[in-house]
Amino acid sequence: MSPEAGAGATASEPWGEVVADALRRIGSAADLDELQVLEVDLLGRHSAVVAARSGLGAVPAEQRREAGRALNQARAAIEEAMAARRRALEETARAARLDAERMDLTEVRPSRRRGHLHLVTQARDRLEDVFVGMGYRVADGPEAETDWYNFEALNFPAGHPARNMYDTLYLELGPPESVLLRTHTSPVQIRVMEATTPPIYAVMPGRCYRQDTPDASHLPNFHQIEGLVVDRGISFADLAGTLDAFTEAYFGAGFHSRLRPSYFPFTEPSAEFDITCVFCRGEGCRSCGRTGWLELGGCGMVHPNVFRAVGYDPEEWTGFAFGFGIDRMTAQRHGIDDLRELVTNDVRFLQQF
Ligand code: 2NM
Repeated sequence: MSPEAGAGATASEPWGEVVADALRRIGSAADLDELQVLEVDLLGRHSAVVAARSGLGAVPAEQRREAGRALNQARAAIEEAMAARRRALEETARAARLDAERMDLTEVRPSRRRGHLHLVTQARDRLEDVFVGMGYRVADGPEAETDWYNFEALNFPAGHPARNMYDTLYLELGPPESVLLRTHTSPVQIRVMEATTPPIYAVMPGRCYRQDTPDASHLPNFHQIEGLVVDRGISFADLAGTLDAFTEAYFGAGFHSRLRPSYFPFTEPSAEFDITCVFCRGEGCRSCGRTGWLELGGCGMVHPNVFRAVGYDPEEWTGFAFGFGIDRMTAQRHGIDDLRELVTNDVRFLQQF
C-alpha cells in the first residue's frame, strides 16, 4: 500500500491513514501473541514503512527530506503505540498469572494436625492467667543483665558464697560493667520496684540461663516465674495463703501447698514450697518419696537490704516473693521424665500436648 494512494492522504500528512489504521489494529490486539504478529506486519521487513524507506531513493531529491521526515514520524508513532500496548498487555498477563498462582494460605486442612503453642508456653500463659485473676500484673525485663540487677541489689554482695550456687554465664563485654545472662527472673523485680511505688502485685515470667550441662533434670536455658508483693503490713501468712490459693487455682481442687524453712539471700525468712503430689494426690507414692508432697519452688519475705537497694524504706513497706521453674513444674505435671524433651522439638513428643 502506497500512502500517497491512500484516500484522504494529504501532502502534509501522507501517512495519516496508515498510522490511524495501525493504531486501531494495535489497540484491538487481544494478547501478546496477536501483538507479536501485528508487529511483524506493521514494522517488519515486508511492512509499508520498510518498503517506503527503500522507496525513498526514487523520490525526487527536493521532496526526499520531507518524505523521510514524515516516514520517521509515522514509524515512531506506530512503535510507540506498539510499546504502550505491549506494556498494557504484559501487565494484564502478569495480573492473570499472579491470580492463577495465588496460594490460599488461610486454607484449613482438617486431615493434618495444626501447629500449636509449645507446652512450656501454654503453661506460662495459664500461670499468667491465674495470677492476673488474682489481681497481679505481668512484667518482663532484659535477659542480659548487669551484675547489680542480678546479684548486688538482691543482697548477694561480691564474694557472697550464694553467688556460686548460680553457674552464671558472663558476657565478656569488658568494663565498665559486668554483664551476664540472668540466672533468675529476680532482676525484673528490682526493675519493677525501681520504677514503681508500692503497692506492687506482679509476676515476672521469662527465660533464665545457667552454665549447666543438660541432663534429665537440668536445662542451661530454662523458664521461671516469680511473684512479688509489696504493700503495707504484708505478713508471712499472706505469703502462705497466696501460694495456697495459687496452688488450688492452677492445679485444681484438692491441691494444697506447704512451706519448709530454707535460705535465700534476698528473703528472710525463706522457705521452700511444696504442693500436693500430682501423681498420688497426697497418698504417698514413689514419685514423692512417700511424703505426698512435691517440691515446687522457693519463697520468703523480701529482705530489708533489697528494699534499701531500690530506695524503699523497710520500716514502711513489707512484702513477699516466690519463684519456681516452669519447665520443671510442667514436666512434673505431665510425667515427663527428661527435661531435654522440652527442647529437642521432636514433633512426636510435641504433638501430644
Ligand atoms: C525465689 C525464691 C525466693 C525472690 C525474691 C526477690 C526479691 F526481688 F524480692 F528480692 N525476687 N525473687 C525469690 C525469693 C525468688 O525463687 C526461687
